[in-house]
Amino acid sequence: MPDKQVIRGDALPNIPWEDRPEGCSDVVWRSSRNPIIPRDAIPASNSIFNSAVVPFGDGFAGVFRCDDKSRQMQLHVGHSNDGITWDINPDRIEFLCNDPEIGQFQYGYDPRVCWFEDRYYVTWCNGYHGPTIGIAHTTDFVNFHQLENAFLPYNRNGVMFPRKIDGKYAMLSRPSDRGHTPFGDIYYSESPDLCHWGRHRFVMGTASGWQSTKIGAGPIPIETEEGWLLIYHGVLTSCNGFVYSYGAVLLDLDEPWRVLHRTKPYLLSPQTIYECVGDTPNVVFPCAALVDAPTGRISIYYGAADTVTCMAHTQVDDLIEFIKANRME
Ligand code: BMA
Repeated sequence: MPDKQVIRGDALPNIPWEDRPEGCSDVVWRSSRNPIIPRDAIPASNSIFNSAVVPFGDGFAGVFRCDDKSRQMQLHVGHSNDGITWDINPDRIEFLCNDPEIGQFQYGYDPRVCWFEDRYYVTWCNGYHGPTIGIAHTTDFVNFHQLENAFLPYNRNGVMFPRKIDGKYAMLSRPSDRGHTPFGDIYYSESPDLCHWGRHRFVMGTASGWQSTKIGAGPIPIETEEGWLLIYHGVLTSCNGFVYSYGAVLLDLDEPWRVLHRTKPYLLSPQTIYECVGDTPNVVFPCAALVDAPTGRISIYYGAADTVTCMAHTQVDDLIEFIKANRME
């Protein structure tokens, strides 16, 4: 147990965890059980990836991106006792919405789930004349109440902060255009009521190498003594197409659009067979992290090759030291 607790948060003694394998010096290491969720965990799925999980009851719950066999992008609920073996509901989530204009489901992908005060908020890439950020809340993972979309199309990677900042709800997002855009920077927006979003601030843009084409926020930011720890994905355009890796950044606690330290090298890039081979080769895409504050353990859930769901682990002190030692100037 570290002497000083760096993460501001709760204990999660049942966090799914594996120690760093002997001989491995990487700051983030893969689960030996990867991929933890196969592409065909429910009969209708073509692939299950880019999904979000949280502690729930004595175990875990989550919202899973399940592309079906007609290749429609759907969101499904899942439950697990250990965070590794998941029981995914074969029926997709039917969001409850007072306004059919907003509630008519076109498609949903890349969900994030954020515990906030007394309920879970789901944000996802929601089809409304192009992708934008949908928001819904639930307390039971049965009924999901859909709110207004946060932004105009086109936008992706909407990630809420787990508490108010300066008295307002806060969200990161990545304005873009239709399809697989060749650009994209991370912005910060705030809202008094989860309906009206504004005071948009630029957080960070692309940088060299693995994050040179576009970037997008990943799991819900983790509050630490050193700032908000944000794991994010970055994309490089290779002669063989896009390559998705992930890195991390520390953002100012009071003004999270201010970058304190940002990694120059990636933390994890597609290197294993299940990350390099699948419907979209060479993709690792993190959407969630479980955290045990007293031990500083962090378990990251990420999609691999747009096909399966995987897990990786890191320890917060080592990760923060790595970010500082390998920061972009
Ligand atoms: C992004 C999103 C992700 C996907 C990635 C790689 O634009 O569509 O869902 O994992 O591309 O294909």
